[in-house]
Amino acid sequence: MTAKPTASIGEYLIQRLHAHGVRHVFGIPGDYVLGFYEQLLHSPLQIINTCDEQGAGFAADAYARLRGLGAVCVTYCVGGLKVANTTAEAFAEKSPVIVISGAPGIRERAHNPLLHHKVRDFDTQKKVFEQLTVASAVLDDPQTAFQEIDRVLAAALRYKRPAYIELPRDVVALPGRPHYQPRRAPDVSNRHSLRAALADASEMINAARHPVILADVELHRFGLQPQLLQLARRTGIPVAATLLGKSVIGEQHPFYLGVYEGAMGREDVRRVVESSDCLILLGAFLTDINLGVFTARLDPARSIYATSEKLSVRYRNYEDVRFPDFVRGLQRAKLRRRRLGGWLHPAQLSSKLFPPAPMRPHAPLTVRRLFERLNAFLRDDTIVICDVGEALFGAADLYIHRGTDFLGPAYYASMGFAVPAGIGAQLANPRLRPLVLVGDGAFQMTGVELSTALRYHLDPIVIVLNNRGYGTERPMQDGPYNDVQPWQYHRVPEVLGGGRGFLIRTESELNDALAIAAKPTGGFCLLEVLLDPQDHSPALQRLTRRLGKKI
Ligand SMILES: Cc1ncc(C[n+]2csc(CCOP(=O)(O)OP(=O)(O)O)c2C)c(N)n1
Ligand SMILES: [Mg+2]
Repeated sequence: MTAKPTASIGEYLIQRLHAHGVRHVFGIPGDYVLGFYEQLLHSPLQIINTCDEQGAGFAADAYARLRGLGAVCVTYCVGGLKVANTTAEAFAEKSPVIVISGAPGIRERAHNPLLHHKVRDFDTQKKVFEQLTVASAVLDDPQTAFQEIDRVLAAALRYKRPAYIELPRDVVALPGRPHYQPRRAPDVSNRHSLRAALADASEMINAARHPVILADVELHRFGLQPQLLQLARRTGIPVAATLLGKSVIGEQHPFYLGVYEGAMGREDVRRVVESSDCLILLGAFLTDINLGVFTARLDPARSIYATSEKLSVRYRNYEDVRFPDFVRGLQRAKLRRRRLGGWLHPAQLSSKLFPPAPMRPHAPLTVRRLFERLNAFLRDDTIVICDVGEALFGAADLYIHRGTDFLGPAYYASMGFAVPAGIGAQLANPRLRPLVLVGDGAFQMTGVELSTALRYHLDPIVIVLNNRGYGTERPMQDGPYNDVQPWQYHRVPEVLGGGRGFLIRTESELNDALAIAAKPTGGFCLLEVLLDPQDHSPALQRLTRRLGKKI
């Protein structure tokens, strides 16, 4: 596309974001970025003002995970460096967020004056973001600015990772130069390599007795969920997911096994995956958490391993094969059709982990009972968003109804993700109702963003798991440093001036509050659930035992 001849550099950036599906930009203005905010205000993109930049960064990350691209817009250094952590998470977990930062004007930089917000040199922030993004640009030259914008956006979209654009304040309103875009050679696989890899993989799968697919996050980032579904349906090969890739397919499909996490996860899933004579790892990040702190026993001699960075069948590597081409190729390949998971016990497929147990109305809530109840509460329009801690580990066994309705920072694992991510997710897809699961410690970091939910008329249901501190860390090593100041979380609505709060001690109180929250409430519902500090989910007990040994 060529820009309107009159487009300024800022306007062109807005046009390009819009063309890629972005409708909201998260952030907080400052004098170095006010010019661009004014342009945003008069554009089809809506500014979402958060309370803190970190909230904006996490919201944009969730937005990008759901919509394919997100944007956060902040001022120089004081704002920019606050989204360094959220950008790191987006990088590590492959989420294409465009970080737009205002900056001192080019003319202001002569003779290196000590302008406010500058750290060391004018390019200090740029250098930081070079480490955290896949592409970066300072738009300091109107001749090349449009081209730079296109280059940076293309890299973010291609690699599904964040990118950085710095807008010096004196160039935002300058007209850019429409540039000639040479037709780039399409980014395609090497035909021969692709054909050989598919033949090799098909032969291995057809010869196998117990093939299993382990599906992970890149299937989601590259939009290959339909291909995965087809592949499983057509071949009858069962599918397990990793924690990071959880809900890459709907979890009520008959061929879905559950979350595989080595020794940390469910034993039945582990047995099926590890005993497979042909494990097809699709888009998998072999991280410590995904692999149950390296308790996973996956044998490369019995594996097909395909990601955007590497493709191997047993020990043979194939170069120049794009991940989407391989997955699409597998979906169409001549693969033997089997009776769905024929060798598995039916209970291993699509098993309900938590059979509905009779309610004990006055019993104090436990982590296990909380998740049992939440499992029954999920609906087709629920998106579950977890923070680090019990929230994430307990939720591994929730049954998510449709594909891609679960978000959690299951690799980089930064606390503070879930509440702002709930905001980004609901703006990305207003048909979804976020169910946000967050520990009390994480809530103290970014829970204030519920204010943003109110301001923009969003209605997440937020469960604060109040176990009086950093529960995840207690079994590893405990001390007063794991305590947090006890807040009255359920009274947060009083301070914010909206939303509803509930204090939950028993099973019947949880039931009643969920029944109210399930109806359209016109604002957020915060359920503060009191839990025993020593009560842990089975997954967390196993994880902390292993991590504890490594200290
Ligand atoms: C930003 C950040 N700081 C510190 C940590 C280390 N950490 C991991 S889990 C955890 C405790 C989380 O406490 P809480 O949110 O209350 O959840 P709980 O473990 O109690 O379920 C901490 C401090 C982290 N992962 N992220
Ligand atoms: Mg806690």
